[in-house]
Amino acid sequence: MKAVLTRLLAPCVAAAALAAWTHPAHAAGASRPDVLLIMVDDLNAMIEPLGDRQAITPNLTRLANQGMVFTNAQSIAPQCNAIRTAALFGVLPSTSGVYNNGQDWRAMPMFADKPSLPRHFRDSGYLTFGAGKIFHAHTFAANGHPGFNDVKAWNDFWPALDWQLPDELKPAAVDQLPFNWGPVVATFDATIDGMTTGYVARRIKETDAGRQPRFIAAGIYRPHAPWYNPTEYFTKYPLDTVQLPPYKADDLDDIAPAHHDRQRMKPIMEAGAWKDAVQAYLSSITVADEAVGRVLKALDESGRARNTIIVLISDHGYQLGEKNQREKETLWEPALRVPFIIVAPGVTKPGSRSDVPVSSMDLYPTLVDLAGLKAPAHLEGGSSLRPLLENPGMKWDRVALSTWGKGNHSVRDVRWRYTRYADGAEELYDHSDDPNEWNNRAADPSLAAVKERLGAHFPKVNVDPWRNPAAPARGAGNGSGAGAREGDAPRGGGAGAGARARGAGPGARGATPADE
Ligand SMILES: [Ca+2]
Ligand SMILES: [Ca+2]
Repeated sequence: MKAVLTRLLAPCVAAAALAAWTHPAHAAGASRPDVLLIMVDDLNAMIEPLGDRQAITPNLTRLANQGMVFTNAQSIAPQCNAIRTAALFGVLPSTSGVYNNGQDWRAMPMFADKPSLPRHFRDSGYLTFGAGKIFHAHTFAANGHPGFNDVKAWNDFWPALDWQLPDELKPAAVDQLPFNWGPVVATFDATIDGMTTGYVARRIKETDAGRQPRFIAAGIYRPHAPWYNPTEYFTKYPLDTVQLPPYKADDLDDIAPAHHDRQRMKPIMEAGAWKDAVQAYLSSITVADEAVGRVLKALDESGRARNTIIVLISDHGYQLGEKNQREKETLWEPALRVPFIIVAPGVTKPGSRSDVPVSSMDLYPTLVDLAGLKAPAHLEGGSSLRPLLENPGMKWDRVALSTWGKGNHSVRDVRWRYTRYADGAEELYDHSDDPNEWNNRAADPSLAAVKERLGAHFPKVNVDPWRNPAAPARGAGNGSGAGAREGDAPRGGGAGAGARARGAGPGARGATPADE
């Protein structure tokens, strides 16, 4: 309890005078725009601005209406740490070997001389504040996983520089299973995202001399599991109205068995709890939306909105039963497609959209470009989206790459997804008539040129997974080449698979101990 209190009190202590933070580069940054980066965890494309018809996301809609929505944004990697390390450093997973959750970039020599995105802004004269999950962290398991924060990147961070998330609010007597859900009697303010965005809102509204530009990052944890949300977020989605995702019973028949061996939603579906899980995920989306609204409201009230670049992005998508899967950790569209919204005053036009493929790797070069900073020389795998923001109709020839474990890659262009695994297995989907990726056309000889064209974008360098030198090996990998059962989550939080506790939803029933 003492540790928890200390962490919760941290923002009060740290809210001391802003004047204490000055930087030699202050003068150089005097006229630059502020940046508000909102990173959401495990949010897939089920949001109003991307056309979803059941998720309730009025604040995301409001944000989207202010700037540009990318409708074909793809994550570089379908697991938290891999994408966050890649996007926040501008280094591809295939270059760094950071493919999974357990790999701490801070122990890696290759990152020693590379500034992370927030560090680069700080080094360039920005005041930098952050809260919540920006770099990898999670809550489940006793005391959670404090995460791989870049402690030198921030003037202040909540709950603490070395601890990114407060403890999970959960129903009484429930262990913090990573995949579980249930209503809790609490207000939004008491949730992780309520506390995180409460800090961010206070920072946004702080007044100082007003000259030093600010980089403020809000790491929103929902809809990451466990889906313990205030009751009101469940009742927004009556169970009998919940729509299940598109599903084809024999969908897996045209995919190599090694690449669909983890059918982790299947036990939930067979237990009759599929709709409950979708309801809980939807409720979590609306919690995240509430958090976004909190931050936007503070920005409006701060008087600085007209000089603030806002970027909202999710780390990766989420499967809710498609191909019998749940969560991420595959190279299919629901796990890879992400919300990505940019509002850049003087650059974006309200209500604009772009359907070209863009990537998490574009985050770093885009923000640096929009803020007028010099891009670090090491950035790879992405490009500034500024030309698209200025001219949404321009021709854009780039594709979006995703990588899951060593040597498994997927490339998306406007029409196709082409995936090739390290063992040579392939998938090819035509989104012009198959948006659910049901029909694998990789064996169609008439499409060889499509595969060749897209396959040319797969990385030529594919390094081995990085091993933390001081840490014991965890997980053994799955040997299938599909990357990565190696996670950092302890198993089952002591309760084990199948545990249920009073007040919890049926989520744990039949669930495997997760390694997300
Ligand atoms: Ca995530
Ligand atoms: Ca299929």
